[in-house]
Amino acid sequence: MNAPHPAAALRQQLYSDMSPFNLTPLWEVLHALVPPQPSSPCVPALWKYEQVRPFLMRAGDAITAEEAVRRVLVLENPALRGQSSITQSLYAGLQLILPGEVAPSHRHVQSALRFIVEGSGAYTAVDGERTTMQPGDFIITPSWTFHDHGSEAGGPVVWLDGLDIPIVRFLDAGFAENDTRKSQTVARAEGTSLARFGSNMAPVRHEAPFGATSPIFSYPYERSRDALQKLERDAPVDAWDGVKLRYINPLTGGSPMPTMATFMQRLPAGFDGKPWRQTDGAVFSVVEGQGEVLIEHGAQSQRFEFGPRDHFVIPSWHTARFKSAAGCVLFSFSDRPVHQALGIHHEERLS
Ligand code: GTQ
Repeated sequence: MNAPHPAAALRQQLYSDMSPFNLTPLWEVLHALVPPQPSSPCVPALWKYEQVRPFLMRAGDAITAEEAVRRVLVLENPALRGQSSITQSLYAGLQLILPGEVAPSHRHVQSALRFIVEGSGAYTAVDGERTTMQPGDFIITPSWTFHDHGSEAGGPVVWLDGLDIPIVRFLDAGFAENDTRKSQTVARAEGTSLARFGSNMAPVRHEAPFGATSPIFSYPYERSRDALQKLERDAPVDAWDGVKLRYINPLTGGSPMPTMATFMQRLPAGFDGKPWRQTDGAVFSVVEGQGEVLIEHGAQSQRFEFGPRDHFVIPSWHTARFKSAAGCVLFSFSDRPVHQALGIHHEERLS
């Protein structure tokens, strides 16, 4: 006598019989598809600048900016190797430009931010206006605007590129084209957009020149630094963030780009921050000073000590807290505006 089919055998037979018809049982994957809380495949990671810089300089010997089009070392999340992603939704890389070089003009629907890490005197041209780069400046390339980079500096210039490449890839919405020119003709004096839109004033009759993206494409470090310094001195320090401000699109008060939010924060000397977590994984670039971040997720715990020009990533829903004996300044960016647009942004400030 045969024993009745156990359910397991019945199910396995069902799965294999229907598989050729591209059918699969939800109940085997439901828990992973609709998790009780975010469970990012990404891991925390730190890139020490002293380790990265020699490879950047070797890249400078190995290929020109023009040959490479963009001479960038991609910061890949260790758990997402081969995907050119630092989180599931964000791309980050360090771009090098040497004196006299040009990274030729092109445009793409992906939005880009630049955060200047080392060197002065390179420029990026956006829509006919050049912006000279200084360390700590935050610069935007709006979606679908022509941009080229060049350098009249005396030495290497390195900046952090942050792009929404994985988001656009996920949506299968990417277009790109090369310009007919290598560099754009300068059409406006440097600083025009900052004067027009960056003085808490705006032209009397204007349309948003770059749609949902900020009309300011350079946010100089000096201004952000001064604001944070004054607030550190004269206003209460937040127990989680220290003194943290977000960059804004002055026409909307929202994020400078539709997909990416950017922040700068100062941790005062002696800061011992409380832990927090948020659904938007964030990428940090250390501007000044020293500090450490403790990142915890489930049973995993990592502590990174950081100094100027180091980069690190805190993935979604990982608990993080900062300490800084000496004080420090941190730039960061995340995909928060996407979470907010979908109404699913979530953060917790723990004690
Ligand atoms: O500067 O246009 O890091 O198109 C990756 C893709 C930089 C850029 C990157 C890009 C750029």
